[in-house]
Amino acid sequence: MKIMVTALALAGVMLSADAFAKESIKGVEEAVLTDAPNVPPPIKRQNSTKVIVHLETKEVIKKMADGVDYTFWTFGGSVPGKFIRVREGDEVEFHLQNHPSSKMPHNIDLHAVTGPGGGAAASMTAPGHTSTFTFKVINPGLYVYHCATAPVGMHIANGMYGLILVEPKNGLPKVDREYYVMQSEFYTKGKYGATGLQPFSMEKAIKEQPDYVVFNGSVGAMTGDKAIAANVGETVRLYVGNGGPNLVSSFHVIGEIFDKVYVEGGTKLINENVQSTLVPAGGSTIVDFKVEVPGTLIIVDHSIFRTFNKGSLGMLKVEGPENKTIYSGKTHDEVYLPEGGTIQTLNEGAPPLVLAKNKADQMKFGKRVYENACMACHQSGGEGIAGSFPPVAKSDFLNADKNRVIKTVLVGLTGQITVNGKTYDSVMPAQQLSDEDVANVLTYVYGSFGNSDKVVTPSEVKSIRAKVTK
Ligand code: HEC
Ligand SMILES: [Cu+2]
Repeated sequence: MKIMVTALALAGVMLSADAFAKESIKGVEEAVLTDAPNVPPPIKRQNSTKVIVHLETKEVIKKMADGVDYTFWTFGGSVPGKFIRVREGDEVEFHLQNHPSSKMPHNIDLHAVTGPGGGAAASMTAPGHTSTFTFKVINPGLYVYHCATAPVGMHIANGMYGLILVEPKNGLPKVDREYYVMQSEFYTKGKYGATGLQPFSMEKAIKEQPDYVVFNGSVGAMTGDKAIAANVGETVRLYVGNGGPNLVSSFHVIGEIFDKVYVEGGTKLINENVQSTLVPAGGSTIVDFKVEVPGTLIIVDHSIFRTFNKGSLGMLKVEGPENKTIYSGKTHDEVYLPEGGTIQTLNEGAPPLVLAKNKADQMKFGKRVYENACMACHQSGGEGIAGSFPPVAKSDFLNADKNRVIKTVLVGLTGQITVNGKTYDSVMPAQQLSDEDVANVLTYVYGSFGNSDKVVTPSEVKSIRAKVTK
């Protein structure tokens, strides 16, 4: 008798588990799709539904870097493709629309699909056509999707990838901010920075020697006023994908520690307190962290030449009150000159990639040079650091004598100087910058921070260089 009861109870459990697996689909909704760095809102629904996705493939010419254009093949008009967000158990009705202006057929392989090709064959679409197929998302996680039309490598290399998040049935823990960051690399005929419309280089792609490694489709897509943002005390989640086509990313945020990493974009294995996490080509990761102190956090691929020479640099700007117990900032600075005070040289000067045509260009390019070459010491607002680095904001030293300032940047400066009534006796290293970069950065400094708005031209820099480097 007892045995019978147990057997019945067991059967009951099995029945309800089965019913859960086949949770019925209730309702229909059109998916909200977003461009990076934004993600669609978290899913509040407690049931599975039918989600309709309309995604358009389109070939567009867009900016890869200043002065550099590229014909991107896209899912939704930009790189990376639109972010798709569904819930475990949902049924997705997918419409892939290939714009009539496309020169190529395209399709989609979603890594969230359980089925041959991830939907590739079912979604093969000629220009001016739409294909429809459906799939059920049975595994939660963060998945890459990409085009899988031959030559597959070329379609991916041209920008055809994006992310689809399948939220677990019970959702992901709530955070204050969520962003979409996708790394990928580009192979161009010309070198990094070579101007004009750059064609794809199959040769470099096969050798796995990209000219560009970027976040969100272009150099600078997440820097300056396009930086992502958070406030002190908030929790931030990055949905990170890697479109490849070839490189693995050593994803890192300078000045932060990932409190949680959803390893490889899965939902079961959660690592804690991680500095850098690998993101495979065609793979993903989810990282959560709380921002405790204000400042600009730099997002990089820690394969670091990619960051400083190929473009994989993004920014997260954190605003709010300081917390000196977590980070004091510099408390002391004294001159340390073991080599006897010779001026060292910093910032190897590469020729500028695009020549400034007017003052507005000089200001724009100069700002970038300032951020790379001067900001670490003179600070973002030019305020300097008391006792160590003189201000270049409202600086009487700067405004008094343009030629002396050009010389300072070219050969460095040492010995006692007075800036706005305070003395400094330190060393500024010589900056190895091209004439154009020096002209641009000084035009930027003069035109900012309450200074006297002088323009510095490359020929002025050239003539001073001829005198001081003899
Ligand atoms: C490694 C730190 C460092 C970097 C990088 C640096 N400087 Fe300086 N700079 C100094 C120091 C220190 C002095 C003061 C030198 C002295 O005491 O003789 C100085 C002095 C100056 C001065 C003259 C004093 C004033 O405040 O007006 C100017 C102008 C200046 N720097 C501009 C620049 C520019 C432009 C760049 C970037 C291209 C730059 N510096 C990069 C450390 C730096
Ligand atoms: Cu394609």
